[in-house]
Amino acid sequence: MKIPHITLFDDADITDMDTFRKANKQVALDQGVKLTPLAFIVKAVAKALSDVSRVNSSLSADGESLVIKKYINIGVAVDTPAGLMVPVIKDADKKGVYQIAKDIIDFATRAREGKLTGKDMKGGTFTISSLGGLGTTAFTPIVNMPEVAILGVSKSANKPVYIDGEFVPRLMLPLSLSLDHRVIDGDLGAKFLSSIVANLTDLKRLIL
Ligand code: CAO
Repeated sequence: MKIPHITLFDDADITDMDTFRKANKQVALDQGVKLTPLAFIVKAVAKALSDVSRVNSSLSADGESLVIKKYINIGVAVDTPAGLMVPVIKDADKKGVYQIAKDIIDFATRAREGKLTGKDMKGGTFTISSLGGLGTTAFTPIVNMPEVAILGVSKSANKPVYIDGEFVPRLMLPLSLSLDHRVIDGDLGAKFLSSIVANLTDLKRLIL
């Protein structure tokens, strides 16, 4: 089955998020949690999926019926010696950032040891593929059908941003959103991506 893809790009200003993450890194480590940007990204995406629910859906193989899901299960692509695997963080919208970080570490460890079960990889409604730890400026992820969208995350970098009449250094995170264009047009895709960017830029939005 061929999916007509489009990919949208944007950068999120994660300066405040990263200051918060670093301030809590040791506290998290003391509880056995490695707090990487990805856990915050999963949380920000879960909120955006609940706000723009058409993206949280699956399209039947014949392209005739669309099911909008009531639950939010986010798959995270993990690189393993046996190839790419996509374990699924169930009910990501109901979990806190620590629990999400724990799930990611557990899945990544078991994926690399070849210990993931079929159940771990079932039921996803959206996928995130992060190359941020490896370092790319942008890439175009491929939609994990029957899902209708996927988010690609590249490596954050300090960039000059023009604010109130001067350039200031801000930590910018490059994001790319690929869409099944039969279900999501550019307009809705841009709304969804802007929502993720806004959630990451101002984490307070996540408690609303
Ligand atoms: N920008 C800058 N730094 C980042 C980052 C980002 N977007 N994302 C992670 N990092 C940092 C982390 O903070 C960590 O730094 P420290 O060790 O100093 O704390 C380091 O990069 C490594 O992170 P990680 O990879 O161990 O952890 P993660 O939570 O970011 O990712 C996992 C976990 C499992 C998703 C990742 O290890 C992985 O397998 N990625 C590959 C996914 C892939 O191959 N996708 C397919 C692409 S298309 O085929």
